[in-house]
Amino acid sequence: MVYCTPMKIKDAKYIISSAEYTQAPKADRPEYAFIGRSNVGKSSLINMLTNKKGLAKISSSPGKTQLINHFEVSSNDKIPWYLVDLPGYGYAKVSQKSRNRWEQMIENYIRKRENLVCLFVLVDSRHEPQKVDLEFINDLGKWEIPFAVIFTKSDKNKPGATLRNVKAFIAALKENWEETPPFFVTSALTSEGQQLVLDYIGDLNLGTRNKN
Ligand SMILES: Nc1nc2c(ncn2[C@@H]2O[C@H](COP(=O)(O)OP(=O)(O)O)[C@@H](O)[C@H]2O)c(=O)[nH]1
Ligand SMILES: [Mg+2]
Repeated sequence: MVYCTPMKIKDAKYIISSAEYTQAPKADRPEYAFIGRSNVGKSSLINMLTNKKGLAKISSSPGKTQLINHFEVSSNDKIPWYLVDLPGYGYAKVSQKSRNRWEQMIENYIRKRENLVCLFVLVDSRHEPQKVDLEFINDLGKWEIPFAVIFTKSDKNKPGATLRNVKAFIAALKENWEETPPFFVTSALTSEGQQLVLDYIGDLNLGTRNKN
């Protein structure tokens, strides 16, 4: 299925923050969630994708919010969808108790939210493969969750470094995965990757419509 018209976001608005997936809005439209380490650039990416600077809060104290944040998006394909900002992982100063709570809440959301079409896992393009990201993605495999990888902050790299880190990450994934997952390189500063990610969502939206 190829989505021919470039996806354009018409509007995006905050709906609700939930402590559990059971409190989330009715699962009546395709949903795309964003996750990754604290500070990876999740909120910035959400704002870049939707062209709304203040939509997701760019936090100065990472690891604080432990909520599932729903945003309603309308786009030119006339299929409304939800965009979800999930709390980050891998923040060192978080207690074991709150880490366990995070794991339970995220696992429940990821495995039980029936309209979740794709989980975007954000990875900082400035770093070599990190264990915490690889382990998280391996869990997704066990749970059979469709996902794609988004490498963030490409503007911060010297030429060549992004490609080197992306290649190393994909190579590390290949130790456990037969196929390379879909992946994107993005920058919230230059908007690199914006249209590619949106068109990917557009394609998936179309797939959900044709299924019904
Ligand atoms: N240069 C640059 N800085 C970024 C980019 N994305 C995020 N940042 C910065 O990285 C920090 C963390 O970003 P934030 O979106 O709050 O990360 P989150 O914790 O994953 O939601 C902030 O200071 C952002 O301004 C990017 O693409 N380029
Ligand atoms: Mg954030």
